[in-house]
Amino acid sequence: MINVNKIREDFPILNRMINGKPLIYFDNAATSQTPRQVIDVIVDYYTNYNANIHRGVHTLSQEATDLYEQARAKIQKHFNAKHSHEIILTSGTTHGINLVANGFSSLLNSNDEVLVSALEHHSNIVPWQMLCERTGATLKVIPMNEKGELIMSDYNDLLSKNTKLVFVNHISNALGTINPIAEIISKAHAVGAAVLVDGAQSCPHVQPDVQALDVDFYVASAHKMCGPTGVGLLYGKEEWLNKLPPYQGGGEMIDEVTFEQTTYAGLPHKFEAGTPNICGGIAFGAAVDYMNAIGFDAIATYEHELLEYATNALSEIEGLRIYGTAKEKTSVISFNIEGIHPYDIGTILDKMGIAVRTGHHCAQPIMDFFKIPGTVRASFAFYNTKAEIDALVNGVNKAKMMLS
Ligand code: C6P
Repeated sequence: MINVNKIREDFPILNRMINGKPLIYFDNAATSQTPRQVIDVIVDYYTNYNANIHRGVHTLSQEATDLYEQARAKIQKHFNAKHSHEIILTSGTTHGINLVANGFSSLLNSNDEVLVSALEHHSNIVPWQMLCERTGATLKVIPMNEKGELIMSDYNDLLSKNTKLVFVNHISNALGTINPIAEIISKAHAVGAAVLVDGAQSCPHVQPDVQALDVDFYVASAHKMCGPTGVGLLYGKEEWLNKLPPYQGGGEMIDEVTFEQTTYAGLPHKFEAGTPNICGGIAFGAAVDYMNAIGFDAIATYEHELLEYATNALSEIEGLRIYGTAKEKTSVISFNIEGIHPYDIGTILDKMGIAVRTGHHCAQPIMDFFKIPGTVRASFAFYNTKAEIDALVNGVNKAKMMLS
C-alpha cells in the first residue's frame, strides 16, 4: 500500500509554488521528480569523493569506482540480468538505441528487414532509419488500431526469415499502451530476429525481468525513474554485446593502443568510452533502491487507481477526447478538447500551477495516425494524488470555458 502523504515528504520540489499555486506535477512521462534520498547521494558524491574511476590508485578514485560498480550491480539485480557486464551505463535511452543501431551497421545487408512499431518515440525510429540508409535494409511498420494497440495479426504477417531486428517500446510515451512484449519477443525469435525493447516509459511503472522476457536488448533512462538526467542503461545479452563492435573510441574502452592497432577492453568497458557520468551512475543505483523500497507492485496498483479515477473524471468533460484507450495501459492520459489547441490548454493549466506536456511528444507518427497536431498529456506517478487530479479536471473545465 502506498502512503502517499509520507512519500510526498521525500520530494522537496512538491513544495514549490508555481504562479502562486502549489505545483501539481503531471509531466512524469517527460521526467520524474527526484527524492531527497537520491539528491543526498548526489551531494555526498561531490562533497566527499568526487574522482575519476577505474584509473586512480588513490582512495577517492577507489571509493568512487566501488560505488559506481555497486550501482551497476544493483541495476543488474533490478533487471535480473545474468551478468553485471551485460549492463552498459549510457547517457540514456537514446544513447543506448543509437549504440545498438550503430553496431548493426556491419551485421545487416540490403536483403534484411527490420520492424518498428507504429507506437514509437522518435528515439526508436530515427536511429533505425539511419541504419537502413547505411545498410540498404528495409524498415517496416507494425500498425496499430484506433485504441492505440498494436495489431498482432499484422505483426505475424510481417515477420519472415528476412526479419533481422524488431524494436518496440514496452510502454508508449504518447498513449500509455503497454505492449505485449513477451509475445513480440518470442515470435521474433521464432524467425531468428533479435529484439530491442525501449523501456524508457516502463521502468517507472514495472520491474522488467530481462531473462524471463528473453529480450536481446533493453534500454532505459534513470531520469524517468527518480534518478538524474544524463544516465541510463543498455542491457544486452552477452553474446550480442560481444558480436557488436564498439560504438565510440576513447579512454577506458581499450585493452592496448599502439599507432598501428588497438585492441578493445571486454564488457562492459568496450561500450563505455571516456569518463562516464559517475555521480549519475551512483545516483541511478540509489533511485533503483528508492523505488524498490516502495515496491513496484504497490506502485502499479496505486497508479492504476489514479489512471481510472482520472479517465472517468476527464471523460465527463463534454468535447474531451482521450487518445489511447488500450486495454493494457499505464498512467498516461493524452487528450484534446474539440476546437482548442493543446498548447493553449497547457498554458492555462500552467497558470494554475499544473504541469502537463503538450505537443507531439516526440511521436509524430502517432499524431499523424490520429490526424492531430498534438495532445495535452497528463502522466501520473506514485507521488500524485486524487486531489491533484480533481484540480486538473477543474483546470481543464476552466480552460475550456476561457477558450471556447
Ligand atoms: N520521452 C517524453 O516526454 P531520453 O531522452 O533518451 O531519456 O529518452 C528518450 C525516449 C525514448 N523512448 C521513449 C518511449 C521515451 O518516452 C523517451 C523520452 C519523453 O515522452 C521526453 S521526449
